[in-house]
Amino acid sequence: MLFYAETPLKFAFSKRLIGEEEASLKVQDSQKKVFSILGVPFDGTSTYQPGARFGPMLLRESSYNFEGYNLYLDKKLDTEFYDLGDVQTVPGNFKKTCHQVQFSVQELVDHGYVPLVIGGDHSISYPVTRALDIGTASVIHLDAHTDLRDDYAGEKYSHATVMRRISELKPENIIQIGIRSSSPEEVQYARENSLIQFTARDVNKNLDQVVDYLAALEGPLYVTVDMDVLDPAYAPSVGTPAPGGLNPLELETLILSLKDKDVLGLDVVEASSSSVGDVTSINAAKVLLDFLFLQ
Ligand SMILES: [Mn+2]
Repeated sequence: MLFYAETPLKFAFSKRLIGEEEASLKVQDSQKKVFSILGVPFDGTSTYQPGARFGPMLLRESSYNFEGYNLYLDKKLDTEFYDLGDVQTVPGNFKKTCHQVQFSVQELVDHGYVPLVIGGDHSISYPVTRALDIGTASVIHLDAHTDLRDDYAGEKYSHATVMRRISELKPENIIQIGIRSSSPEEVQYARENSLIQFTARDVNKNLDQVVDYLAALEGPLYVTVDMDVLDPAYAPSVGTPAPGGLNPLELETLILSLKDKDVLGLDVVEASSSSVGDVTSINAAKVLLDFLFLQ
């Protein structure tokens, strides 16, 4: 295991592995869906506002602000999930970090967990998907940006190229939601490869249409949430803010529409603040909690 030995703060409501469970990390009941939270404090590919390395820490801190009961679902949070700490990243080195993340997520999956990963800049979604059976899955991508460039400033691995790299792993399809920023090259790639796109305006004008689309999806899903999908009014501390985004109620509705889906894994990335009480981190923690309430 490549985890840090000390993780003083766990995500709120997470259960603790004890005794033999802790030593083996083994999920006891393999029939049950058991989730593991894993932080990846890495922002080595950030191009504008750095700080996503603090995402795991601040998202956990923000989680203590919430209640263990969801009013809309009339449900107590009884989902079995464990916060297993952070992956040991290598600052400034994506390739080594990528290896560590893929290896760690693979190990969690082998032990029976569904990984819930806290970034980190968006580049870290790539090794997570590499560790999963992504060829059978649809990828739900909530983001302001399409992230489909073949390279960014000559770099193949970047927050700005992550969906291109994931698309090369040949998932069933990619559904991008909240999009409002792209390049001609990316638009062409999305068309040629039949990616599904709902822009931020699509969501704003007809949220039900997007919800219905998600509800009708069959088969396993992977979900990646870049916090810049929200408008900077609600999520100012992100790597690359883009005005004209979703509001928290729209994001909540989209996450709650994943009910009864077979989700192989989920990540929440790009929360880039270094201060306690940060609203971006609070919204990011809510994404994870809303998802956990659904289980
Ligand atoms: Mn983005």
